[in-house]
Amino acid sequence: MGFFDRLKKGLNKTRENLTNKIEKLIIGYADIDDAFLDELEETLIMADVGVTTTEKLMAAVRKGIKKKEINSPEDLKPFLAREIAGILEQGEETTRMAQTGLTVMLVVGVNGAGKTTTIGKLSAYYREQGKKVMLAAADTFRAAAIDQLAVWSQRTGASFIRHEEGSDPAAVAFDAVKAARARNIDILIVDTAGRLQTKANLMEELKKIHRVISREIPGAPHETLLVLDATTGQNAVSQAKLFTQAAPISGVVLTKLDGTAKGGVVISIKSELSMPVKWIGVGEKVEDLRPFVPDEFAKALFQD
Ligand SMILES: Nc1nc2c(ncn2[C@@H]2O[C@H](COP(=O)(O)OP(=O)(O)OP(=O)(O)O)[C@@H](O)[C@H]2O)c(=O)[nH]1
Ligand SMILES: [Mg+2]
Repeated sequence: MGFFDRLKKGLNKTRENLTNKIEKLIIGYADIDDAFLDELEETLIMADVGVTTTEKLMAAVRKGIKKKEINSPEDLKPFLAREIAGILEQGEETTRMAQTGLTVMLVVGVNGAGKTTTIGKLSAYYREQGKKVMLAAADTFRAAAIDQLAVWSQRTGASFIRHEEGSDPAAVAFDAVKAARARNIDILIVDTAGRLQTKANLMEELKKIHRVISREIPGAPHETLLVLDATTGQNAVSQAKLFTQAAPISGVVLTKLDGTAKGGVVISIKSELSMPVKWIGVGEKVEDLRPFVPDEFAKALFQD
């Protein structure tokens, strides 16, 4: 199965929740009236497109009706597909890499979001492109977290930097940058903790890791990726707001899209946070993480 098919399959639940409901709505109504528009609005909100984004889409629909671009319920699906693709394509951004030398990626997010797994998948992705990859275990909070990353480094043929459990994560990041440079590594990916004693501690720790990396290499980390679990829906949006206080987030990795009917959250991350979604995860396999391509995503969501 190619990635597009896996993407479509991964989005099955969201498609059922959003697109199929819109279709049913269209079949159920001969004309566009207030009841129809109310139901459409509710459908969008239920798919976790977000209140603000839903309002934007509804305003576009009303305008489309006025301008006679939408004349009947059947016109609605292609209209929405275009509007949503338009939102997703705004300010589309690709991964930032160092012009020469080492590229550093810092990966943050709450516990269980999928950080370590994503790093393993990213490692496999870049190794396949022939890059030299190093993984750094700056989540020193649990020994198991270090071991989990060690397994990924072995599995994907990446170098690995670890300190002992409970040691200073910023020191791990510092050592990793030094070692990566000495070993001519192309991409260093730094794992971080998702939970500490308090949220304030976690944010302070992330700030420190970020500071240490940027002091060693101006302009680094080239990417600070926030990993968000799509199954948490709108909660993911509020997490994103929290993490921007700790580090400038350059992109979002949205995981577990396969496990949720709330895939509409992609649209609200893009439109409400203006954070680019750079990667999406649609399963637990290595090949289930892919760069986010807006057009492909909209197609997978709306195509029959
Ligand atoms: N179905 C599915 N599961 C995923 C995806 N990405 C990650 N997971 C699963 O989510 C669980 C948690 O992933 P981890 O990578 O350990 O999460 P983490 O953010 O590193 O968690 P902490 O280290 O506790 O902060 C694992 O069981 C992963 O296999 C995805 O795209 N789809
Ligand atoms: Mg982890």
